[in-house]
Amino acid sequence: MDPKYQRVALNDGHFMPVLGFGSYAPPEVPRNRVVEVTKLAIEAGFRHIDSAYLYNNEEQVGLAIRSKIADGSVKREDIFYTSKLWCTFFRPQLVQPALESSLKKLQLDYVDLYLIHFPMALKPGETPLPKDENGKVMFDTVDLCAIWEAMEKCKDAGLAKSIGVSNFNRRQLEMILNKPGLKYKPVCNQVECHPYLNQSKLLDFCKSKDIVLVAHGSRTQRRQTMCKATGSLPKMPWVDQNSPALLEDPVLCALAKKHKRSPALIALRYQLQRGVVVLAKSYNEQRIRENVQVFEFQLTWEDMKVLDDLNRNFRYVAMDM
Ligand code: NAP
Ligand code: WDW
Repeated sequence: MDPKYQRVALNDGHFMPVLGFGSYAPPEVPRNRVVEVTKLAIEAGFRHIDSAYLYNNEEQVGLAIRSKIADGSVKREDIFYTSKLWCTFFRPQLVQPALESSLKKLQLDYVDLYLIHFPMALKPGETPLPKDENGKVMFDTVDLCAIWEAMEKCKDAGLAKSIGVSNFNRRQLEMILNKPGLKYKPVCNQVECHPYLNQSKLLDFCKSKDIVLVAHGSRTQRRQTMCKATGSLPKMPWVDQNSPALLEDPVLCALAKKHKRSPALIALRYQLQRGVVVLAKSYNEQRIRENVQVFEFQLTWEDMKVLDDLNRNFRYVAMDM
């Protein structure tokens, strides 16, 4: 089998390709571009595609997947597609309808993986980040275990082959793992993870519970925060120019030079060699093609140690609300 299609066994018997395509692009990117880049990603060899209700691109990602199936390039079972339950749909009776609405946009019969996007319930409704008249975010209170039971029903209904979580800490994972009558464990926890925030403690915990850690933001360049004015995903992310630029890190750059690969590729390879599944977003054809080269080289034990030492618990996506 082509190394590009390397997969990891999940704790429910399904398999996840270890390299995933990150499909998120901000709203100013034309939606037909989403269709083009998703097709390019599949053509380049990506078989795992990460999206979410929140990304407002499931129609286009679904169209791209179906068109690569229709032209005979792939079969549905070759593709691993992830969607995520947004925080305004956490009331247990809203969970399955939310997944059904994603499937309708995608025009697919099932998702391979459905994740709880972020462990913070928001007031139900159409607005992704609901605010009151004073501009304060309106939260909701829902028991994580009750959401999880609704997620389990989605798996039993065959709408999601696997279920998992995202942006959970150890305490939040334990709330689910310790739930009386737990039917399915989360297969993964998708979190921000890169050499400046390597999540080594959370990774050890996840490994001990047979939960895969999936890295997002593995090459994020500058700190971004959600747009406070619109209370939604930013038109232009507010970017902190004082945050350290991972891809300019001298140690990362020296390793890049040594291996004749880009710093971005070293940051991807680092995750694979420590048993982390890694997402790679790019909307640039050349970089999409470059990112699958992560399977073409190896870091030494010493390289890995040097990268581990870069950790500084620096979070690029500041959830400051
Ligand atoms: P990323 O994959 O590390 O990408 C960061 C930036 O790196 C991209 O904007 C991309 O710009 C650039 N890049 C990509 N390949 C490159 C290369 N070979 N050389 C140089 N630069 C390169 O980080 P991310 O976009 O933050 O996250 C990836 C995916 O994770 C998202 O698309 C989304 O699916 C998921 N995610 C999930 C959550 C969550 O809450 N669960 C949060 C954040 C992200 P270009 O497009 O210009 O190439
Ligand atoms: C919580 C979790 C917003 C947005 C977001 C809140 C979140 C994301 C880059 C890629 C998210 C940043 C995609 C935005 C309040 N996660 N993306 O997945």
